Amino acid sequence: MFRAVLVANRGEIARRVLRACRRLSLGTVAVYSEADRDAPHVREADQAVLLGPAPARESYLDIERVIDAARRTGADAVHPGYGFLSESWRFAEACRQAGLAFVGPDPEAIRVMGDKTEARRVMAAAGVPVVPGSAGPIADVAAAEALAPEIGFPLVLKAAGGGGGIGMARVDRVQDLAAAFAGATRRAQAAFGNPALYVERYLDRPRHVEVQVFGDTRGGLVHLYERECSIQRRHQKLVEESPAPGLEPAVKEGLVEAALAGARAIGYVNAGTLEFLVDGRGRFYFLEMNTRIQVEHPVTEEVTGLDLVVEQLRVAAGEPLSWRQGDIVLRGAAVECRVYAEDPAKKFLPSPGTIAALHVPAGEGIRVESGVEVGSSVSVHYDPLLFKLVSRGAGRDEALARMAAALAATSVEGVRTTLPFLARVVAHPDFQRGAAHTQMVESGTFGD
Ligand code: MV4
Repeated sequence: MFRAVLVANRGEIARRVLRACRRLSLGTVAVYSEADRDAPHVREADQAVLLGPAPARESYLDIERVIDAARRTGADAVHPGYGFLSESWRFAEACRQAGLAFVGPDPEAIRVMGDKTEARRVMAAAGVPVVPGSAGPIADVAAAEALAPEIGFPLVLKAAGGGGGIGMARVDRVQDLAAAFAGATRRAQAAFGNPALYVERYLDRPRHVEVQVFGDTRGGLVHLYERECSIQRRHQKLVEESPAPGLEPAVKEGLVEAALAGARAIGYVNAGTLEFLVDGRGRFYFLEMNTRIQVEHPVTEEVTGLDLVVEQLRVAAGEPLSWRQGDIVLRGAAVECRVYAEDPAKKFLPSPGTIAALHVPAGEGIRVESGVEVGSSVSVHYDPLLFKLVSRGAGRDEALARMAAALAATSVEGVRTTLPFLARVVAHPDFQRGAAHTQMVESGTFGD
């Protein structure tokens, strides 16, 4: 195993990774920016290295500084968490070059899945259904116009260089294509430094269902069932759960088999997630693959009883998976609510400040993953996620009832939070009957 693991992240995920390291009796190194001198993750690690100023570009996103911190502290592995450098194949490659184990997949898998048209091509070749669309990037408006009749309207333009819905443009009529193409190209260039676009048929009110997979370096590969993540706002997830409610068992089986086929096709190692869109008729389509541990991994841990971050470390050290597929049993149901420092009454405007008071729930079936404590400052420089509330129950009803109680028992002073909005989601009849879809938040189902 490793001597010491450098955690190249902050907030709740840094603390989560530190906890997994302690479970394995591994040494730990935190890194931090000038804004995070007093952050809990810095205190909780054996050693901590200041990276630089608050802006992430000069601290958490600076590959050289992170690698240098590992060298200086004697760390022999790096866990990137999510966000920041977690899906940078250059960072994974730089770790390898520096003799550090990267706790994640091979740089090549990150690179291929990071190119969204390449990912579509690889998955389609593996027999995974993809949304009908262009075979690769489209050269110009003329090419898009030539393709549009076979794809049909509405269609959607997406950035090839990155996912998460950034730069996405729905187009309803051929006469709108040229302007949409120009706008999406500009946004793709700004967000990803790559102007390339591809086209897909636009699916109406799909559900977002993703499958957790895990591979090892010995050819082992398992899935850990699915998560339903349709409650999102501007591509930021707010509520996730497992198992996905209201999906036929045959659809779920199709999803996990497709996910395994896709992961197997690229020889995937470590934790990964394949995202799918599911339409009203239960047809599913591969969207993209996330080559990292995800924010919502705890719901999978709660229904399987497994520790995904501990397993990430074991697999990165070359150990075989601790589980065979038959050992992985889904029991009960789990829900996660993300509490952000954003004001739902003001269009989810960021609400920076200092946490003046904090009460989080505890009790049977409740888990809290927090990055903050009383006195923490919530800066504008980073993702505003404060903590995650996770509930588990023997069934979905119990998990939801526990979540409703947990939300009511939670209070934060000093910043505005998404708590009241989350309480409305969990109490909403459409959510309660498991009928969530990806356009619900934006269409005002939960008020605005
Ligand atoms: C789509 C779509 C409809 N049709 N693609 C948004 C995030 C990115 N991963 C892909 N997204 C979508 N792609 C086609 N062909 C609708 C969305 C979408 C969405 C997807 C998942 C979760 C929330 C969403 C909210 C709005 C739109």
